[in-house]
Amino acid sequence: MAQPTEKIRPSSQAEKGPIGYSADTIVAQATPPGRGGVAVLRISGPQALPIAQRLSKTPLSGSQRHAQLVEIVSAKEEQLLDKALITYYKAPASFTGEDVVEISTHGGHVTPARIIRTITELGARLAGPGEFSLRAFLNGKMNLAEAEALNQMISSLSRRSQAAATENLTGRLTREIEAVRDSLIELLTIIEHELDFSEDEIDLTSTQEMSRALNTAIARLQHLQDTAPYGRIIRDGVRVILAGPPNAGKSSLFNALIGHERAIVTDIPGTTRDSLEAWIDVDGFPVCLVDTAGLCEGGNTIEQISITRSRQQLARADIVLVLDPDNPEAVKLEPETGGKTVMHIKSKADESAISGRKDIITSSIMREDGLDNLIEHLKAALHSYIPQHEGAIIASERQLHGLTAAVKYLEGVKEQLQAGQPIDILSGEIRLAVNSLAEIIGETTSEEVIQRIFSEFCVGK
Ligand SMILES: Nc1nc2c(ncn2[C@@H]2O[C@H](COP(=O)(O)OP(=O)(O)O)[C@@H](O)[C@H]2O)c(=O)[nH]1
Ligand SMILES: [Mg+2]
Repeated sequence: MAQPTEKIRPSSQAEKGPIGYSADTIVAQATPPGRGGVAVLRISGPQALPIAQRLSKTPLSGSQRHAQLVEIVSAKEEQLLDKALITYYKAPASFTGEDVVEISTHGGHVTPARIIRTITELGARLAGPGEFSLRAFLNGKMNLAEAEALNQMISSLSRRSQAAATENLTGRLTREIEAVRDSLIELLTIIEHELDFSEDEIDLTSTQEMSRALNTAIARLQHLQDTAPYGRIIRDGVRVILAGPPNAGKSSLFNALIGHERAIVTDIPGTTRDSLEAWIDVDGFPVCLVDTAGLCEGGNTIEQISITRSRQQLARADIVLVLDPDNPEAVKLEPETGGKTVMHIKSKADESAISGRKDIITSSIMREDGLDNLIEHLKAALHSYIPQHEGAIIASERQLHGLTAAVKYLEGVKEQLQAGQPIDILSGEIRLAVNSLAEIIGETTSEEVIQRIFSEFCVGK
């Protein structure tokens, strides 16, 4: 029976560990708030099971990974709050590596919130952003690159970004980094062996062997560095801007591409004032599609502001779709679009055709014609704009920074080896490279960086 008693263990008495880590028990809703069939609440920490026992009107079996249907009651008056499933994961075989209890309650705004309040009354405290993942990291359940992959997976806006995150979550990037790191450690062993035999001099065979090993390590790291632009694009998306004169049909095309009537469409020139943004998935890439106000000369104050905004959008564009019912190639866009991918689209093809021009993309929203062809062209533009990569992908600026540092140290070692520098100097630089690689997976990362990474996670993850 649940006992309406005082807190099991006040969190103020919790032991404080490294980087804000405390051995207290935390709780949060793991599913998004709001109306829904089921909400999952997660409790992690030493008091997870005793708290769950207090919540349940009947005794829990205590068996692991076994869902038990129970009546959940409030701490004070044992008021019935819900009928829910309780699953216990015993440390260390849980997401966080601690004792974890997951409660699947009914969804909505009230039921999960009332149960969470009861759980805090019983001694748990509300978890901060990313706190479950931070505990998983601190308990060695995943490394930093995997934690970043997890966050990327949750925030993915397209198939390719989800796929890359999944690869890294299963340790693809970690294995690459560790393989290079191990080869460098092997190199250090060779150097130490050399030091045993001679004070300073490295014999020719060893020099050659070391240069070969260094070249291989540098090449592998550079291959990873090359994936960074792709990683950035699938994370941040591609900005595709719709531009052209007023009434060209930009907002109509915007609505057709996003699949619903988001932008206002009228035959009055200057209907669109603010730029509108919507995310779409084009061939697995996250595309931020932007509808802008028409570009024209003069106009009143509001129109001038609108045009300034359109020009600012053009400056931020990756790809520009220029629409015009007459001659899209004649639309003046410079200088904002200099060097960008520009696609010209003859709109309102139902009204008139450009005679003798097969190479121009045409579209008619009225006849629902040409949209597939336009998307094919957009896919082709995306593919030529984005360098393609598979496998391990560099997923953050932090990871790229670690790689760049490692490559820089190893290039230095190569030069010093060729210049015949003493070997103890070489080993120092190799150790720095090893450290830079270890930072990527979180082995030597500073507390501040770790805190920052996890604070970007959502609450409940
Ligand atoms: N005939 C025809 N009219 C269109 C087409 N696309 C848009 N329009 C019309 O052109 C006018 C301006 O469209 P809108 O999308 O607001 O253009 P915007 O000012 O460039 O955003 C509206 O009356 C639309 O119904 C099309 O493909 N064919
Ligand atoms: Mg418009």
